[in-house]
Amino acid sequence: MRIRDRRARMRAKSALWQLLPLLLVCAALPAPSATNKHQTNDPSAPAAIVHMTADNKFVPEKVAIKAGEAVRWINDGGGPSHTVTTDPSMVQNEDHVQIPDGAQSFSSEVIGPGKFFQHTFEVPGTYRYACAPHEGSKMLGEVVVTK
Ligand SMILES: [Cu+2]
Repeated sequence: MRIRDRRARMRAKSALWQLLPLLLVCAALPAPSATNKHQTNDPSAPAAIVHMTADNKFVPEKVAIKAGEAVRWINDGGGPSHTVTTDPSMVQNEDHVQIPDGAQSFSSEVIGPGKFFQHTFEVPGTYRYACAPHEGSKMLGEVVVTK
C-alpha cells in the first residue's frame, strides 16, 4: 500500500517535469497581438507619443527624449494616412528634414488610420522629419535627442 502511494507520487512528479519545458516555451513566446497588428521596429514602450491629426499636423510638433529612447507616432486623428521620414530622397524640400552627424535617416511605411510607427533614437542631436504626402501643408516635426 505504502509503496504504491510512493510510486503514484513519483509518477505525478515526473509528469510535471515533462510539462515544465513546454510551460517555459509558452511563457517565452511574445504575445501575438504585439507583433503583427502594427508596424514597428521596436516593441518597447515609447518615451514620447506624437499624434498624427486629421488636419495634417504632428502633435506635439516637437518632442525631447534621451538617447536609446523611442518615439511612437500614432495615426489616431481619424484622418488620412501619413508617413514619418527624415530621408531627403523621400521629400520634395530637403530643408524639411535633418539628422545629426553619425545618425541614419529612417522612413516609415504608410501609416493608415489606427496604425502607428515607432523609432528608437540612438544618436543624440536634432532630427527634423516630415510627412511625405503632407509636406506641402507643413506637416513637419522635430525630435531632440539628448545624451
Ligand atoms: Cu500626413
